[in-house]
Amino acid sequence: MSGGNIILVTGGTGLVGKAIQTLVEKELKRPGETWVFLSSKDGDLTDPAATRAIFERHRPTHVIHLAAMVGGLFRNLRYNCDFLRKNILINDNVLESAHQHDVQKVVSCLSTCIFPDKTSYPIDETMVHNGPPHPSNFGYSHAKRLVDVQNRAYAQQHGRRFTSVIPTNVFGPHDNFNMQDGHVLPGLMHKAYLAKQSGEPFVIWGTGRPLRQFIYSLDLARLMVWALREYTEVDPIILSVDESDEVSIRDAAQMVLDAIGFQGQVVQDDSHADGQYKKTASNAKLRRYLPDFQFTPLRQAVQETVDWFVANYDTARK
Ligand code: NAP
Ligand code: GFB
Repeated sequence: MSGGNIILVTGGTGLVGKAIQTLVEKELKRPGETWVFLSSKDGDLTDPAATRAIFERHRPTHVIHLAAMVGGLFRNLRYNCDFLRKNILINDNVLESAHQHDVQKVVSCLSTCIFPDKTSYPIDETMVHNGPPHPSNFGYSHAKRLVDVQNRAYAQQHGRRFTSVIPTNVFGPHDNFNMQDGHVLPGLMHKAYLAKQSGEPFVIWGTGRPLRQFIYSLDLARLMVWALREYTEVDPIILSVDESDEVSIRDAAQMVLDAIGFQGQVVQDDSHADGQYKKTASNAKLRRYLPDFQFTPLRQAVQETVDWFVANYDTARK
Protein backbone atom coordinates (compact mmCIF):
# COMPACT_ATOMS: atom_id res chain seq x y z
CA MET A 1 0.00 0.00 0.00
CA SER A 2 1.47 3.35 -0.99
CA GLY A 3 0.89 6.78 0.54
CA GLY A 4 -2.21 8.69 -0.53
CA ASN A 5 -4.43 5.73 0.41
CA ILE A 6 -7.73 6.37 2.18
CA ILE A 7 -8.58 3.57 4.59
CA LEU A 8 -12.22 3.49 5.71
CA VAL A 9 -12.89 1.53 8.92
CA THR A 10 -16.57 0.67 9.29
CA GLY A 11 -17.52 -0.01 12.90
CA GLY A 12 -14.59 2.20 13.87
CA THR A 13 -16.02 3.16 17.28
CA GLY A 14 -16.35 -0.39 18.58
CA LEU A 15 -14.00 -2.69 20.48
CA VAL A 16 -11.87 -3.68 17.48
CA GLY A 17 -12.18 -0.33 15.71
CA LYS A 18 -10.90 1.58 18.72
CA ALA A 19 -7.97 -0.82 19.05
CA ILE A 20 -7.05 -0.23 15.40
CA GLN A 21 -7.39 3.54 15.88
CA THR A 22 -5.13 3.40 18.96
CA LEU A 23 -2.35 1.54 17.12
CA VAL A 24 -2.71 3.49 13.85
CA GLU A 25 -2.38 6.80 15.70
CA LYS A 26 0.43 5.50 17.91
CA GLU A 27 2.64 3.72 15.37
CA LEU A 28 1.05 2.05 12.34
CA LYS A 29 -0.05 4.99 10.18
CA ARG A 30 2.16 5.50 7.11
CA PRO A 31 2.98 8.92 5.58
CA GLY A 32 0.26 10.12 3.23
CA GLU A 33 -2.39 7.70 4.48
CA THR A 34 -5.80 8.94 5.61
CA TRP A 35 -7.69 6.77 8.11
CA VAL A 36 -11.44 7.30 8.62
CA PHE A 37 -13.15 5.62 11.61
CA LEU A 38 -16.93 5.43 11.23
CA SER A 39 -19.70 5.00 13.77
CA SER A 40 -23.38 4.43 13.08
CA LYS A 41 -23.84 8.19 13.50
CA ASP A 42 -22.01 8.62 10.17
CA GLY A 43 -24.72 6.55 8.52
CA ASP A 44 -26.77 3.41 9.03
CA LEU A 45 -25.05 0.73 6.95
CA THR A 46 -28.23 -1.35 6.80
CA ASP A 47 -29.44 1.42 4.44
CA PRO A 48 -27.98 1.17 0.90
CA ALA A 49 -28.38 4.91 0.17
CA ALA A 50 -26.64 5.89 3.43
CA THR A 51 -23.86 3.42 2.64
CA ARG A 52 -23.38 4.82 -0.88
CA ALA A 53 -23.29 8.36 0.54
CA ILE A 54 -20.49 7.37 2.93
CA PHE A 55 -18.43 5.91 0.06
CA GLU A 56 -19.10 8.95 -2.14
CA ARG A 57 -18.02 11.27 0.67
CA HIS A 58 -14.82 9.44 1.63
CA ARG A 59 -13.84 7.72 -1.66
CA PRO A 60 -11.84 5.03 0.15
CA THR A 61 -9.10 3.03 -1.58
CA HIS A 62 -9.21 0.36 1.14
CA VAL A 63 -11.80 -0.79 3.69
CA ILE A 64 -11.54 -2.62 6.99
CA HIS A 65 -15.13 -3.74 7.49
CA LEU A 66 -15.96 -4.23 11.18
CA ALA A 67 -19.51 -2.82 11.45
CA ALA A 68 -21.98 -5.44 12.61
CA MET A 69 -24.64 -6.29 15.13
CA VAL A 70 -22.43 -8.02 17.71
CA GLY A 71 -23.04 -9.65 21.07
CA GLY A 72 -22.34 -12.47 23.46
CA LEU A 73 -24.11 -15.78 23.80
CA PHE A 74 -27.17 -14.43 25.59
CA ARG A 75 -27.84 -11.60 23.13
CA ASN A 76 -27.53 -14.07 20.26
CA LEU A 77 -29.98 -16.46 21.92
CA ARG A 78 -32.57 -13.68 22.10
CA TYR A 79 -32.16 -12.06 18.67
CA ASN A 80 -31.11 -14.60 16.03
CA CYS A 81 -33.39 -13.06 13.39
CA ASP A 82 -32.05 -9.53 13.97
CA PHE A 83 -28.45 -10.77 13.87
CA LEU A 84 -29.18 -12.51 10.57
CA ARG A 85 -31.01 -9.66 8.82
CA LYS A 86 -29.01 -6.67 10.04
CA ASN A 87 -25.65 -8.27 9.31
CA ILE A 88 -26.70 -9.49 5.86
CA LEU A 89 -27.87 -5.96 5.02
CA ILE A 90 -24.72 -4.28 6.36
CA ASN A 91 -22.39 -6.71 4.61
CA ASP A 92 -24.17 -6.55 1.25
CA ASN A 93 -24.29 -2.74 1.30
CA VAL A 94 -20.63 -2.35 2.23
CA LEU A 95 -19.31 -4.89 -0.29
CA GLU A 96 -21.49 -3.61 -3.15
CA SER A 97 -20.54 0.03 -2.42
CA ALA A 98 -16.89 -1.01 -2.28
CA HIS A 99 -17.29 -2.64 -5.69
CA GLN A 100 -19.16 0.33 -7.20
CA HIS A 101 -16.47 2.71 -5.90
CA ASP A 102 -13.60 0.56 -7.15
CA VAL A 103 -12.12 -0.05 -3.71
CA GLN A 104 -8.80 -1.90 -4.11
CA LYS A 105 -9.23 -4.17 -1.08
CA VAL A 106 -11.75 -4.97 1.65
CA VAL A 107 -10.99 -7.00 4.79
CA SER A 108 -14.16 -8.18 6.54
CA CYS A 109 -14.69 -10.16 9.76
CA LEU A 110 -16.06 -13.62 10.34
CA SER A 111 -15.75 -15.28 13.77
CA THR A 112 -14.59 -18.63 15.13
CA CYS A 113 -18.08 -19.11 16.60
CA ILE A 114 -19.57 -19.57 13.10
CA PHE A 115 -17.92 -22.93 12.36
CA PRO A 116 -19.96 -26.16 12.32
CA ASP A 117 -21.14 -27.26 15.75
CA LYS A 118 -20.31 -30.89 14.99
CA THR A 119 -16.71 -30.81 13.85
CA SER A 120 -13.25 -32.25 14.30
CA TYR A 121 -10.57 -30.23 16.10
CA PRO A 122 -8.65 -28.11 15.69
CA ILE A 123 -10.94 -26.14 13.37
CA ASP A 124 -9.27 -24.60 10.33
CA GLU A 125 -10.22 -22.20 7.53
CA THR A 126 -11.39 -24.98 5.18
CA MET A 127 -14.24 -25.95 7.50
CA VAL A 128 -16.43 -22.81 7.49
CA HIS A 129 -19.31 -24.31 5.52
CA ASN A 130 -19.06 -27.98 6.57
CA GLY A 131 -22.26 -28.19 8.56
CA PRO A 132 -24.78 -26.22 10.62
CA PRO A 133 -23.46 -23.78 13.23
CA HIS A 134 -24.28 -24.01 16.92
CA PRO A 135 -28.03 -23.27 17.36
CA SER A 136 -27.34 -20.47 19.87
CA ASN A 137 -26.10 -18.06 17.19
CA PHE A 138 -27.24 -19.49 13.83
CA GLY A 139 -28.43 -16.06 12.65
CA TYR A 140 -25.10 -14.32 13.16
CA SER A 141 -23.21 -17.37 11.89
CA HIS A 142 -25.05 -17.63 8.57
CA ALA A 143 -24.76 -13.89 7.94
CA LYS A 144 -21.01 -14.08 8.55
CA ARG A 145 -20.53 -17.23 6.45
CA LEU A 146 -22.22 -15.41 3.57
CA VAL A 147 -19.42 -12.81 3.62
CA ASP A 148 -17.02 -15.56 2.52
CA VAL A 149 -19.40 -16.50 -0.31
CA GLN A 150 -19.80 -12.82 -1.31
CA ASN A 151 -16.02 -12.37 -1.39
CA ARG A 152 -15.67 -15.32 -3.77
CA ALA A 153 -18.47 -14.01 -5.97
CA TYR A 154 -16.91 -10.54 -6.27
CA ALA A 155 -13.56 -12.13 -7.02
CA GLN A 156 -14.94 -14.48 -9.69
CA GLN A 157 -17.23 -12.05 -11.53
CA HIS A 158 -15.47 -8.73 -10.93
CA GLY A 159 -11.89 -9.63 -10.03
CA ARG A 160 -12.25 -7.93 -6.66
CA ARG A 161 -9.80 -8.49 -3.80
CA PHE A 162 -12.31 -8.76 -0.97
CA THR A 163 -11.15 -11.08 1.81
CA SER A 164 -11.94 -11.87 5.45
CA VAL A 165 -10.30 -12.71 8.75
CA ILE A 166 -11.74 -15.05 11.39
CA PRO A 167 -11.02 -13.69 14.88
CA THR A 168 -11.61 -15.79 17.96
CA ASN A 169 -13.26 -14.21 21.05
CA VAL A 170 -11.97 -10.66 21.35
CA PHE A 171 -11.82 -8.45 24.44
CA GLY A 172 -10.10 -5.25 25.53
CA PRO A 173 -10.54 -1.53 26.28
CA HIS A 174 -13.67 0.05 24.73
CA ASP A 175 -15.43 -3.34 24.91
CA ASN A 176 -19.18 -3.64 25.49
CA PHE A 177 -19.36 -4.22 29.27
CA ASN A 178 -23.14 -4.66 29.28
CA MET A 179 -23.84 -7.69 31.48
CA GLN A 180 -26.78 -8.98 29.41
CA ASP A 181 -25.64 -8.33 25.83
CA GLY A 182 -21.84 -8.30 26.02
CA HIS A 183 -19.29 -11.09 25.81
CA VAL A 184 -18.11 -13.12 28.76
CA LEU A 185 -14.92 -11.29 29.79
CA PRO A 186 -16.31 -7.74 29.80
CA GLY A 187 -19.51 -9.04 31.41
CA LEU A 188 -17.56 -10.69 34.21
CA MET A 189 -15.39 -7.59 34.67
CA HIS A 190 -18.50 -5.47 35.16
CA LYS A 191 -19.98 -8.02 37.60
CA ALA A 192 -16.72 -8.19 39.56
CA TYR A 193 -16.56 -4.39 39.76
CA LEU A 194 -20.09 -4.22 41.20
CA ALA A 195 -19.58 -7.23 43.54
CA LYS A 196 -16.45 -5.67 44.96
CA GLN A 197 -18.36 -2.47 45.68
CA SER A 198 -21.48 -4.11 47.12
CA GLY A 199 -20.02 -7.14 48.88
CA GLU A 200 -22.54 -9.29 46.96
CA PRO A 201 -21.43 -12.65 45.52
CA PHE A 202 -19.74 -12.74 42.10
CA VAL A 203 -21.87 -14.91 39.81
CA ILE A 204 -20.45 -16.87 36.89
CA TRP A 205 -23.15 -18.14 34.52
CA GLY A 206 -23.25 -21.70 33.18
CA THR A 207 -21.00 -24.53 34.38
CA GLY A 208 -17.74 -22.65 33.74
CA ARG A 209 -16.47 -25.69 31.83
CA PRO A 210 -16.64 -24.38 28.21
CA LEU A 211 -13.29 -23.60 26.62
CA ARG A 212 -12.31 -20.41 24.77
CA GLN A 213 -9.32 -18.84 23.04
CA PHE A 214 -9.31 -15.12 23.87
CA ILE A 215 -7.41 -12.61 21.74
CA TYR A 216 -6.56 -9.14 23.08
CA SER A 217 -8.09 -6.42 20.89
CA LEU A 218 -4.75 -4.66 20.42
CA ASP A 219 -3.16 -7.87 19.12
CA LEU A 220 -6.07 -8.39 16.73
CA ALA A 221 -5.78 -4.79 15.58
CA ARG A 222 -2.13 -5.28 14.66
CA LEU A 223 -2.99 -8.44 12.75
CA MET A 224 -5.86 -6.77 10.88
CA VAL A 225 -3.65 -3.93 9.68
CA TRP A 226 -1.14 -6.58 8.57
CA ALA A 227 -3.93 -8.38 6.69
CA LEU A 228 -4.96 -5.15 4.96
CA ARG A 229 -1.41 -4.50 3.81
CA GLU A 230 0.09 -7.95 3.22
CA TYR A 231 -2.53 -10.73 3.02
CA THR A 232 -3.51 -11.27 -0.64
CA GLU A 233 -5.74 -14.38 -0.53
CA VAL A 234 -9.52 -14.20 -0.91
CA ASP A 235 -9.78 -17.25 1.37
CA PRO A 236 -10.25 -16.33 5.07
CA ILE A 237 -7.50 -16.56 7.69
CA ILE A 238 -8.05 -17.37 11.36
CA LEU A 239 -6.62 -14.77 13.76
CA SER A 240 -6.37 -16.52 17.10
CA VAL A 241 -3.98 -17.30 19.91
CA ASP A 242 -2.46 -20.79 19.97
CA GLU A 243 -4.54 -23.86 20.78
CA SER A 244 -2.45 -24.24 23.93
CA ASP A 245 -3.70 -20.83 25.12
CA GLU A 246 -7.29 -22.11 25.37
CA VAL A 247 -8.76 -21.66 28.86
CA SER A 248 -11.98 -22.63 30.60
CA ILE A 249 -14.56 -19.97 31.39
CA ARG A 250 -13.95 -20.70 35.10
CA ASP A 251 -10.21 -20.08 34.79
CA ALA A 252 -10.82 -16.91 32.77
CA ALA A 253 -13.24 -15.72 35.47
CA GLN A 254 -10.56 -16.29 38.12
CA MET A 255 -8.15 -14.10 36.14
CA VAL A 256 -10.80 -11.36 36.21
CA LEU A 257 -11.19 -11.73 39.99
CA ASP A 258 -7.42 -11.62 40.49
CA ALA A 259 -7.15 -8.52 38.28
CA ILE A 260 -9.86 -6.60 40.14
CA GLY A 261 -8.86 -7.88 43.61
CA PHE A 262 -12.18 -9.48 44.54
CA GLN A 263 -12.04 -11.58 47.74
CA GLY A 264 -15.74 -12.31 48.22
CA GLN A 265 -18.03 -15.25 47.50
CA VAL A 266 -18.00 -16.80 43.99
CA VAL A 267 -21.18 -18.53 42.76
CA GLN A 268 -21.52 -20.76 39.66
CA ASP A 269 -25.09 -20.42 38.36
CA ASP A 270 -25.62 -23.31 35.93
CA SER A 271 -29.25 -22.35 35.32
CA HIS A 272 -27.79 -20.23 32.49
CA ALA A 273 -26.70 -21.69 29.15
CA ASP A 274 -23.14 -22.77 28.37
CA GLY A 275 -23.39 -22.24 24.61
CA GLN A 276 -20.71 -23.94 22.55
CA TYR A 277 -18.52 -26.21 24.68
CA LYS A 278 -15.44 -25.51 22.54
CA LYS A 279 -14.44 -24.00 19.18
CA THR A 280 -10.74 -24.72 19.25
CA ALA A 281 -9.24 -23.04 16.21
CA SER A 282 -5.87 -23.61 14.58
CA ASN A 283 -3.71 -20.55 13.84
CA ALA A 284 -1.28 -22.63 11.75
CA LYS A 285 -2.05 -20.61 8.61
CA LEU A 286 -1.33 -17.35 10.45
CA ARG A 287 1.87 -18.87 11.89
CA ARG A 288 3.01 -19.72 8.35
CA TYR A 289 2.79 -16.01 7.51
CA LEU A 290 3.88 -14.60 10.88
CA PRO A 291 5.80 -17.33 12.74
CA ASP A 292 7.17 -14.92 15.35
CA PHE A 293 4.03 -12.92 16.19
CA GLN A 294 3.83 -12.43 19.96
CA PHE A 295 0.37 -12.43 21.58
CA THR A 296 -0.12 -10.52 24.80
CA PRO A 297 -0.31 -13.03 27.68
CA LEU A 298 -3.96 -13.44 28.70
CA ARG A 299 -3.45 -12.52 32.35
CA GLN A 300 -1.70 -9.27 31.34
CA ALA A 301 -4.40 -8.42 28.78
CA VAL A 302 -7.14 -9.04 31.37
CA GLN A 303 -5.34 -6.79 33.86
CA GLU A 304 -4.96 -3.98 31.30
CA THR A 305 -8.63 -4.25 30.34
CA VAL A 306 -9.81 -4.24 33.97
CA ASP A 307 -7.60 -1.22 34.69
CA TRP A 308 -9.06 0.59 31.67
CA PHE A 309 -12.64 -0.28 32.71
CA VAL A 310 -12.17 0.92 36.30
CA ALA A 311 -10.52 4.14 35.09
CA ASN A 312 -13.27 4.76 32.50
CA TYR A 313 -16.26 3.32 34.34
CA ASP A 314 -18.44 6.40 33.90
CA THR A 315 -18.09 6.51 30.10
CA ALA A 316 -17.61 2.79 29.25
CA ARG A 317 -20.33 1.02 27.23
CA LYS A 318 -22.34 -0.88 29.89
P1 NAP B 1 -18.74 -3.63 18.61
O1 NAP B 1 -17.81 -3.22 19.70
O2 NAP B 1 -20.13 -3.99 18.94
O3 NAP B 1 -18.77 -2.44 17.51
C1 NAP B 1 -19.65 -2.56 16.43
C2 NAP B 1 -19.41 -1.38 15.52
O4 NAP B 1 -20.29 -1.47 14.40
C3 NAP B 1 -19.67 -0.03 16.21
O5 NAP B 1 -18.75 0.92 15.75
C4 NAP B 1 -21.08 0.29 15.74
O6 NAP B 1 -21.36 1.69 15.69
C5 NAP B 1 -21.04 -0.26 14.32
N1 NAP B 1 -22.38 -0.55 13.82
C6 NAP B 1 -23.27 -1.45 14.31
N2 NAP B 1 -24.39 -1.42 13.58
C7 NAP B 1 -24.22 -0.46 12.61
C8 NAP B 1 -25.01 0.05 11.55
N3 NAP B 1 -26.24 -0.41 11.33
N4 NAP B 1 -24.51 1.02 10.76
C9 NAP B 1 -23.27 1.48 10.98
N5 NAP B 1 -22.43 1.04 11.96
C10 NAP B 1 -22.92 0.08 12.76
O7 NAP B 1 -18.13 -4.84 17.78
P2 NAP B 1 -16.65 -5.46 17.81
O8 NAP B 1 -16.55 -6.42 18.94
O9 NAP B 1 -15.66 -4.35 17.67
O10 NAP B 1 -16.65 -6.34 16.46
C11 NAP B 1 -16.06 -5.84 15.29
C12 NAP B 1 -16.11 -6.95 14.24
O11 NAP B 1 -15.41 -8.09 14.73
C13 NAP B 1 -17.53 -7.42 13.94
O12 NAP B 1 -17.68 -7.64 12.54
C14 NAP B 1 -17.64 -8.73 14.71
O13 NAP B 1 -18.58 -9.60 14.09
C15 NAP B 1 -16.24 -9.24 14.65
N6 NAP B 1 -15.89 -10.18 15.73
C16 NAP B 1 -15.99 -9.78 17.04
C17 NAP B 1 -15.65 -10.69 18.06
C18 NAP B 1 -15.73 -10.31 19.53
O14 NAP B 1 -15.51 -11.18 20.40
N7 NAP B 1 -15.99 -9.05 19.86
C19 NAP B 1 -15.22 -11.98 17.73
C20 NAP B 1 -15.11 -12.34 16.39
C21 NAP B 1 -15.46 -11.43 15.39
P3 NAP B 1 -21.92 2.43 17.02
O15 NAP B 1 -20.76 2.47 17.97
O16 NAP B 1 -22.34 3.78 16.55
O17 NAP B 1 -23.05 1.58 17.54
O1 GFB C 1 -18.52 -14.46 25.15
P1 GFB C 1 -19.74 -15.29 25.31
O2 GFB C 1 -20.99 -14.60 25.77
O3 GFB C 1 -20.13 -15.99 23.96
O4 GFB C 1 -19.38 -16.48 26.35
P2 GFB C 1 -19.56 -17.30 23.24
C1 GFB C 1 -20.40 -17.30 26.80
C2 GFB C 1 -19.84 -18.36 27.74
O5 GFB C 1 -19.39 -17.73 28.97
C3 GFB C 1 -20.93 -19.33 28.16
C4 GFB C 1 -20.21 -18.17 30.07
O6 GFB C 1 -20.34 -20.57 28.48
C5 GFB C 1 -21.49 -18.67 29.41
O7 GFB C 1 -22.17 -19.60 30.27
N1 GFB C 1 -20.44 -17.05 31.00
C6 GFB C 1 -20.23 -17.09 32.33
C7 GFB C 1 -20.86 -15.83 30.66
N2 GFB C 1 -20.56 -15.90 32.89
C8 GFB C 1 -20.95 -15.09 31.85
C9 GFB C 1 -21.37 -13.74 31.79
O8 GFB C 1 -21.49 -13.03 32.82
N3 GFB C 1 -21.66 -13.24 30.56
C10 GFB C 1 -21.54 -13.98 29.41
N4 GFB C 1 -21.82 -13.43 28.21
N5 GFB C 1 -21.17 -15.31 29.43
C11 GFB C 1 -20.22 -15.91 21.15
C12 GFB C 1 -21.18 -15.97 19.98
O9 GFB C 1 -20.20 -17.17 21.78
O10 GFB C 1 -18.90 -15.66 20.69
C13 GFB C 1 -21.16 -14.68 19.23
O11 GFB C 1 -22.49 -16.23 20.46
C14 GFB C 1 -19.76 -14.16 18.98
O12 GFB C 1 -21.84 -14.87 18.00
C15 GFB C 1 -18.81 -14.37 20.14
O13 GFB C 1 -19.22 -14.74 17.85
C16 GFB C 1 -17.38 -14.13 19.73
O14 GFB C 1 -18.09 -17.27 23.17
O15 GFB C 1 -20.21 -18.49 23.86
